Amino acid sequence: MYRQQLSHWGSFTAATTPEGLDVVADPGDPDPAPLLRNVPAALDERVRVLAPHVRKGWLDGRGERGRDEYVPVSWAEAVELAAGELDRVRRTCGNEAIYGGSYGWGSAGRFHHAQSQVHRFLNVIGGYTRSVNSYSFGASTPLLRHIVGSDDPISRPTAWPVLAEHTEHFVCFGGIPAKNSQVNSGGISKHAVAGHLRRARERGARFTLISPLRDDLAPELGARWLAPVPGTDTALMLALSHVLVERGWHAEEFLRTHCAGFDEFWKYLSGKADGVPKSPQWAEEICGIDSATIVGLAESVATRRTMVTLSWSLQRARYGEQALWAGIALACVLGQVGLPGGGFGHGYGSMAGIGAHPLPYQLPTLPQGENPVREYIPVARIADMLLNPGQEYEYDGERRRYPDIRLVYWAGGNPFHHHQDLARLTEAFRRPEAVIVHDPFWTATARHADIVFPATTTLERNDLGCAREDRALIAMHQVVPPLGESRSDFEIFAALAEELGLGEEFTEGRDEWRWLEHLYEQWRQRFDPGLDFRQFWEAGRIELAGGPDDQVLYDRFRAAPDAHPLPTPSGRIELFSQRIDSFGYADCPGHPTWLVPEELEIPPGTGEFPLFLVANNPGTRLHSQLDHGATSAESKLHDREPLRIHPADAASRGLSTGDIVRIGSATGSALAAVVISDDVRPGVVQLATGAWFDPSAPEVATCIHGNPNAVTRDIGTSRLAQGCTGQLSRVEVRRHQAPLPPLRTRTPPIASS
Ligand SMILES: Nc1nc2c(c(=O)[nH]1)N[C@H]1C(S)=C(S)[C@@H](COP(=O)(O)OP(=O)(O)OC[C@H]3O[C@@H](n4cnc5c(=O)[nH]c(N)nc54)[C@H](O)[C@@H]3O)O[C@H]1N2
Ligand SMILES: Nc1nc2c(c(=O)[nH]1)N[C@H]1C(S)=C(S)[C@@H](COP(=O)(O)OP(=O)(O)OC[C@H]3O[C@@H](n4cnc5c(=O)[nH]c(N)nc54)[C@H](O)[C@@H]3O)O[C@H]1N2
Ligand SMILES: [Mo]
Repeated sequence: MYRQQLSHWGSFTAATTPEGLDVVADPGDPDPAPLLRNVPAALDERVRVLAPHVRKGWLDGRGERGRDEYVPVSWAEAVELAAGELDRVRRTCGNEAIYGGSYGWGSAGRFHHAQSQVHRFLNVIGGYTRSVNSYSFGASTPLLRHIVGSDDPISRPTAWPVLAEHTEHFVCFGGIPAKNSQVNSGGISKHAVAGHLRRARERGARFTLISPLRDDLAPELGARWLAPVPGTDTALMLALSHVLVERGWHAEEFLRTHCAGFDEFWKYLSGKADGVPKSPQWAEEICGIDSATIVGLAESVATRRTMVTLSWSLQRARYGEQALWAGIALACVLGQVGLPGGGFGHGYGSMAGIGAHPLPYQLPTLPQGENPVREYIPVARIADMLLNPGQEYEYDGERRRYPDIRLVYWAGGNPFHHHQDLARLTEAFRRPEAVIVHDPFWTATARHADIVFPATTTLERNDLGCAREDRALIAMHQVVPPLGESRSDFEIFAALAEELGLGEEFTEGRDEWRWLEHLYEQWRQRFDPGLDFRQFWEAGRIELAGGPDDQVLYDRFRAAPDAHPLPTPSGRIELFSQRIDSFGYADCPGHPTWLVPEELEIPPGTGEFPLFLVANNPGTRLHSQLDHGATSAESKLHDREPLRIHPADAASRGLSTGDIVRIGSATGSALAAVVISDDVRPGVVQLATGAWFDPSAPEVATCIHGNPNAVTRDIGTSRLAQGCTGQLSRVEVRRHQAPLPPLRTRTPPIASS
């Protein structure tokens, strides 16, 4: 029987057949994601953790995390060991010595959401050091708080139907890549972005793609492709603003009534402040786009209803705050903020749900309780924290100290996928006294744990699924029994809580089924869909009424800036922020500023590492999830992740498609397989994130599979946000001549005896 399910990349039904799991896309989805073909791999026992395991050397103090083997243990033994460690650490060092940031996407599902479960559990046992912000838009969150007062440009930008109807020119910094709008955090039942873009195009909208990759916008949109040097968008944006003001094409009135600090900003733009006008000629030298093109683009945007779209990738790099701020400043200089189809948005296409109107009511939600521990870190500072307990660092105007972490707990994330400089993270993970991980799979993170609990996947449990940007509440029906001895995160935490004498506090006496019924019925009291739990469960889904689809970012603010001020110190959009300026950060001054990132200190095309590596999010999977699935596996050559390179750069290195190369940077190295393509800018190579980290042959490369975080640098965006900078690095690529070491990622690290 086919059963209803939901993933971050779409709703589907699934059934077991003699050929394996059959997955059928939701017939109501206009544009189902190719990622669905990865789903059957969730049940591949060869890569699943099938029983609780303990690292062999952990008990006798031998062996090292990341190099050790694992022995299966009984559930009773694993629970006793893990509960013992948690209790020992909280008694001897306090709960702040437990790091439970546990960043990661886990799976869709409101109840079994791994982050909610781990935080609820750690709160019940007395709290934990948490993390703030995200890898997705780590620089944006603190910056937006200062300059517009909220994350509205991400969470409620102008709705897609408005853009489809009104926008005349889409200027897409970082593109609106179709690959990324497959995915939405929490799930998606209707993929609509491609349709909206098509409608805009049919109406005659023009598109400018500003990106190192041609395929960051669908070919059917007929975009003009400009490919600046990676990491130089800020210079291009400043020059566009400069032209607009110089020629008198700027919105003087809007800048005066709706913005704060334009005068200060103009002093910098015009060169009055530093003697350097941020002119098109100036920008041409930096970003490689000729000045006539810049002037032409300025003229086009000045005469059309223009939407400046700013992808999240722009800020996932050194000084990433500046690209977002300069992009917002550009939209303000144009003065169309608050008009239908004009202004700016942050993250269109970065996820399917950005630009969909969020549901105006709460979803069924597992209560996480209260965390009595106040300690936190900006999420991407994990390795710094583990390596430097007690060390001072700066963040968003504060001088803080890294806590002394003794136990790391992770459920639903894969730091050995998502963090930068994985060799350094390996060192960092050797510092704590205990590392406990739940995952369905033998990921690199599981292989750096002391205790590994086998978690189920969504296919093996019942849940309620829904995202705030979607319109369906989905009954996620269990498709198969749990594999091996695996249990849901809830059951694992329930056992640990029981062992610690807190079972009742954690479960409140409910099992999975009673929790689902409870969460649904609680939700139904506020929003009545007309079905009780049993009826909903049988129906399989409820279509939800959403808010209006005509939302325009800042329309009320535009209409009456004094009556609807923004929650900033000035009540306006801050082109100069007194607050940020007062921090005195050279790496994030008081207005959008061109700062030369370390990647550009040596001119591109020269030096030991002449190429730019773009390490973007993968089109063939979600992060590292189901890397062994069909869509992901088919993109690989000789089992290695594809590295795209321009024909000229391949020719000068004597490379052909299918060659294995070693990518080297100042940080580390990775093997990958060459794919020659003129969809990448000359001087740029592209390697998506998510190939499972394989450090098993360090004499050959830091990772022999193609995880770009073997070569990226572990440094924050700036002292303001301390965000992730994984998107860009400087590298060199050379043919790997020696024999190709076999991948170990598909072989669980289980001791043979
Ligand atoms: N260089 C570079 N690095 C990057 C980025 C980049 O652009 N460049 N992008 C960054 C971004 S934006 C992000 S969001 C991060 C993503 O980083 P992560 O979110 O950490 O990546 P995932 O692979 O989704 O990890 C989720 C893990 O949860 C496990 N899992 C799934 N369901 C369950 C469950 O129910 N229970 C348990 N216990 N486990 C489960 C999966 O098997 C997987 O191991 O990566 C970041 N890293
Ligand atoms: N299929 C799939 N979809 C996903 C994800 C996934 O793992 N798989 N992850 C999801 C998550 S967690 C997130 S946060 C979002 C990420 O959303 P984004 O951050 O927007 O996505 P990326 O793919 O990392 O980057 C988008 C594009 O930016 C371009 N780019 C890189 N550097 C520069 C630059 O300096 N200037 C300009 N102009 N462009 C540049 C790259 O060509 C890249 O393809 O995607 C989400 N969607
Ligand atoms: Mo993300």
